[in-house]
Order: sequence, then C-alpha cells, then structure tokens
Amino acid sequence: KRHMLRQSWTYWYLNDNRSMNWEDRLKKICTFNTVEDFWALYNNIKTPSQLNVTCDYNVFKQGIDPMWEVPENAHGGRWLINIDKGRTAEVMDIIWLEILIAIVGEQFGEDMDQICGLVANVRAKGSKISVWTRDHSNEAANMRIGNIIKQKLVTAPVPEKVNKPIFDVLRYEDHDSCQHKTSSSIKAKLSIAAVDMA
Ligand code: M7G
Repeated sequence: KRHMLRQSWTYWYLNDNRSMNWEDRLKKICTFNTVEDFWALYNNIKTPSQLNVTCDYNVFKQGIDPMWEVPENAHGGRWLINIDKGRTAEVMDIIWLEILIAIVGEQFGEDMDQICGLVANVRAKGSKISVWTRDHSNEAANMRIGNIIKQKLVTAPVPEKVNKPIFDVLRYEDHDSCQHKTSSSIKAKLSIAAVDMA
C-alpha cells in the first residue's frame, strides 16, 4: 500500500563545481509524491552534512524552481537558520530532516500554499538551512510558519551528546536583500529566538 502525499515535491542538488554557472550546477534528483518514495530517496542519498562544502540541497514543490527568479519566489523570502561552525554535523541533519518531514507532511495548515521549499547550503563559514516562502510581506503567515518551525525544532528528539537548543534564532529575510547584499549580514524582517527571553 502506498501513502500519498498531498502534493509532489522535487529534490534538487547543487554541485560544488564553482567554475560552472550557478544555474548549470543545479540538477533535479527526483520527484516524489508518496511517503514510501520519499524514504526510498532519503535513505539512498547523502545527508546534507555528508555533502562537499559549497553544495546545496533543495526540496521544492514540483513546478517551483529553487531560484529567486521564478514568479513564485520573486516576492518571497526565507526563514534562515545559521548553523554554528562549532556544532556537530548531525545537528544539520536533524534540522534538515525535522523540517523536511514537516513540509512534505503538510504541517503548516492553511499556510502550506505560502511555502515554496526547503534549502540546505553546506558552507565552510557555517552551513545554513532555510524555508522559502512566497510573500515576504505576509508577516502574519510568515510568523505562523516560523513558530511551527521553532516548535518542531525545540521538540525534535536528539542524541544525548547533542546540546539543546539545536538552533539559536530563526531570522526572516526577503530574497531581494540577499540578491543585492553588500555586507555579509542582512537586517532580518522578523526573528524568533529558540529560548524566550524573560
Ligand atoms: P548562496 O548559495 O545563497 O549563499 O549564494 P552563499 O553566499 O552562502 O554561498 C551564493 C551565490 O550563488 C549567489 O551570489 C549567486 O551568485 C548564486 N545564487 C544563489 N541563489 C539562491 C541563486 C538564485 O536563486 N538564482 C541565481 N541566479 N543565482 C543564485
């Protein structure tokens, strides 16, 4: 028996060949629409932390390319999680899988239509995981989405040796600022801390 997902999702890979154009580095791995096909794929590919530095994974709704230029992302933004260089590799994999399951499992209710996809960037300076949403000006929807991400991450089961919380803060940035960034840090439009300040 196969268990259908509500919609189809495409898993993409960005290779580490930086002599190529960014768009040519991006390849579709597979599109899936059942729970079984999701796990068959997930269990047969590297986890994000096993990828080479400068590689990315993207899991996006089928039909939405994981790039700023397409109409679904043109006015969008992302909830960004920076993974401290000092964290163990498994922290990235835990965050990735926790959010990935929430997304393909439609855990964002009425706001699912605001979600475009999930990105993992493996970087020497500190890896990143982000959830791309369709409309950076829809603060109400983006806050609901961010709060669900936070909830999933603070309750994620982690091995005893992994220190909690597994992230410090979620920061929402619009894609325009990322494309035209001049400095390394962008002012976040919204933010949610892992631990509430008293
Ligand atoms: P990044 O991978 O988002 O962050 O962008 P990084 O600085 O941590 O590596 C790095 C570079 O990849 C950008 O400056 C662009 O040249 C290219 N790039 C990244 N994204 C997400 C896009 C995109 O959506 N479209 C295009 N055309 N280039 C992109």
